Amino acid sequence: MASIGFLGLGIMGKAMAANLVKAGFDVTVWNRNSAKCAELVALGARQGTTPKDVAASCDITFAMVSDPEAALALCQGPNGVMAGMGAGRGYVDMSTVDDNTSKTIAGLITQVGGRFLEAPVSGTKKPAEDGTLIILAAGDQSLYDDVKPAFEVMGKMSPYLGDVGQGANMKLVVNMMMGGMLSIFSEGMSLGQKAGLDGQQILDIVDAGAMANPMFKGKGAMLLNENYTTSFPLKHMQKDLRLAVALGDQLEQPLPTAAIANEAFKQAIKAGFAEEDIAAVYKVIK
Ligand code: NA7
Repeated sequence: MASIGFLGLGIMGKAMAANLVKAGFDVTVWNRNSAKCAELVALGARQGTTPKDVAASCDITFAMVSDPEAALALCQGPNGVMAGMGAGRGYVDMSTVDDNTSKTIAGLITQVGGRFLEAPVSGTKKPAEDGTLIILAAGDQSLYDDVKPAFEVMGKMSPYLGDVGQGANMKLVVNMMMGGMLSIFSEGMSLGQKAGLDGQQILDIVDAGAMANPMFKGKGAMLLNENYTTSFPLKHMQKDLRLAVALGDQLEQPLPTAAIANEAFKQAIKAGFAEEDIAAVYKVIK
């Protein structure tokens, strides 16, 4: 791959772009708050001035921003990606958005001759740092083939899921399950401790059985230590639950458990925990 652009250096984007630089790719970065570019520039990346400038100077541009509004904002306007996209260039949006937003972005990019791939990821800060994300790609297959070497640096698995929208849908399904699991897990941990059980013993027993999973283990330790250092911002999980519930409405699929989990995360945002880790949902449940 000749040159790569990377837009959005939040928790995830910073780690992913750093891995690309370290693997020897020629990377140009941009972030709305430009101070976040310094660390990447110190590693060897170039710094772009606008999304337009990055898209115009790189063969393939990746984006990793917070939500549908941010993903759209990045593309539009006089300094947006669309203004810099030329024929044959590629745009890979790795942000978690809904399928309709992804299709809108695909339309904007292809309208100016570009190729589009959506590629939201499953995995938070640590897998992003370790290059072990699960990348859920869908869209232009030639672009998928072209970016495979970069996906191999950022992730451990990058299945191709078909038309634009299916990557977004897969991501929402996976995170909806995660949000639901985390809220029932928080209820169980809280109930158990109120009944006089030892929290660590609950974790050990769950971990020894069929329900063992890395999330319960990792988030469980955070609950017991009351450490909510952010790997996955709680506000983003609520966004994913909100988008999953909306998809359920659209497809007439009842989602009673997800809808309740969404309410718990909304409550946590209202209580001031939006920027803390998803584990902080426990604080409104306990
Ligand atoms: P963070 O750490 O909250 O980072 C969000 C990034 O999105 C950060 O670079 C922001 O720039 C950027 N952002 C937010 N709004 C905009 C607008 N309007 N325009 C341009 N850039 C914007 O999120 P994560 O890295 O944890 O997550 C990223 C995605 O992966 C998200 O979809 C998750 O659900 C999964 P800033 O630094 O604030 O200037």
